[in-house]
Amino acid sequence: MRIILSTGILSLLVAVSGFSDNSVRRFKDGFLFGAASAAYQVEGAWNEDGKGRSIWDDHFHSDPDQGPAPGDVASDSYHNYKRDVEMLRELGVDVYRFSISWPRVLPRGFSNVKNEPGLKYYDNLIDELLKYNIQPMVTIYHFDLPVVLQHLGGWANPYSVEWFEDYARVLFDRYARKVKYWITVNQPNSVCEVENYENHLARSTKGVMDYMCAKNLLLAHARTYRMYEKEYKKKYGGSIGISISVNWAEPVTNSTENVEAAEIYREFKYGMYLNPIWSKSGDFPKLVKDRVAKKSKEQGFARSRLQSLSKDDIKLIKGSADFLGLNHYTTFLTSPSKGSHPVPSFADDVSVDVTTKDEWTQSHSAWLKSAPYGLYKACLHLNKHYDYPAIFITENGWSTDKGLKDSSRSEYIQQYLKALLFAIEDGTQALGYTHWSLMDNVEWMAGTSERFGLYEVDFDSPERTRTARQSALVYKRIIQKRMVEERWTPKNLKISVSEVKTEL
Ligand code: PNW
Repeated sequence: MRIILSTGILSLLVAVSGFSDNSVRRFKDGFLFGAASAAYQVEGAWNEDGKGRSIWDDHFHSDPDQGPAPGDVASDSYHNYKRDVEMLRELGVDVYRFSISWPRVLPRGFSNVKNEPGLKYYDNLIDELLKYNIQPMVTIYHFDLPVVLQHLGGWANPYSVEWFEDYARVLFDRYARKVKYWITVNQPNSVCEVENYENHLARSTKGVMDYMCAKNLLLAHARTYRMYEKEYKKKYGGSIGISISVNWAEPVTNSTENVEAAEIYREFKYGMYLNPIWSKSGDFPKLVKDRVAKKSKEQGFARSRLQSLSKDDIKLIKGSADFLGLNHYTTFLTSPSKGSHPVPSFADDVSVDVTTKDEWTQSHSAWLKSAPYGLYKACLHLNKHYDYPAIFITENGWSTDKGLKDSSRSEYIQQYLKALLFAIEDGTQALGYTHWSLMDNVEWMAGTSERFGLYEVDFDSPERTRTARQSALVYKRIIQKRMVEERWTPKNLKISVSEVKTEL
């Protein structure tokens, strides 16, 4: 098949047939399987052992009548980390992606005050993982800024670059010997778009703060990358990347405006971060720079709301990643906006509406439907525009209601991993895949109503008991066989630990 058909024809065949070609495709030895989580979403212990407050603690505690916040206890991984590692052993994974809570290790935000019990918690977790030959993959920042830094303007303050660098240094000094996979920032667009997560960025200036944040995050990422490269990489031999949300976007019909809308959407949502790091010329995408400059002028601003990157910035950022952490969940269909948006705002700058197809399976989250071909297309888009970057799928996942019989999640995993195998066959350099999420957790504004876990968490039990869902067994089987058997379902829900892997 591969020999006879050119890549283009194969892709077309794949796109129309919905991957119905029957040849067996396998994940190569060395491709890493894992699961993912993030500190605020699972840890709990929000005010224990000297932890400071994050913007999420503050957000959910802003109203004194509101009662406890979803993240106060969450899945209580702070006390259950041994069970978490046991679950990873049950799945038979190679890697666990988790994040470190900045206020847990630096309660005052700055690195002058370190919280030893917080640092010790991550030592314990890392050591427990390594004991069973599971590689830790650490996300340095996954949305939970220390509140004291938010009071200084958070990511809009240019000094945030230094705050982050100093925080990262504390982590490298402590853990770089043991941790070989690092991710600086999770989904910069989620952090920076002021519309996201409502109050997350504390009612900041729409259409202005978004771009200040984007620039500072990119610089924080790049400075940290360079620091790691210079001071830790040779000594410890690890790698470091950044996780970017790349959902596929394509025109709802092939009209010129809809095609243009797809490009605008992609460039604003992820080109903003991909282009400076992975393109040959570096810098923000031209489309984004031109569009924001034009709108800013029309709106009476003295200069573009998107601050430019200097030649030195561009140089610093270009090439500042060993791999591209790809967070991919779904596909959106684009057309120019019909309604109006606040002016100025990021949404107004983009001015694109998105829809989905009725026939795509709906998850338990309004924004999330299954369209696996989108992962294939997103991978090919990255190959074409950024010259075949090394990719690590750091998130891909599905939400359900409570319950252990989650055939929709099993199907989602099977279909998306199949799409990934096709992308690999067409040239994508994929290093690994960490499923979102190991267990049910706090889905930000949605609390615990949207369940993303391979393991169910009983949020009514004080122990936060974890139980394997059907999809955990399906995923375990894929990892064991290194291939996707679409019709395979487990006979029962019994799961026991796999043998300790001796080499990775
Ligand atoms: C990610 N979208 O966010 C985050 O990294 C996780 O913390 C989160 O729990 C997970 O995905 C599930 O939501 C996303 O609209 C938020 O396409 C929104 C989208 C994608 C990912």
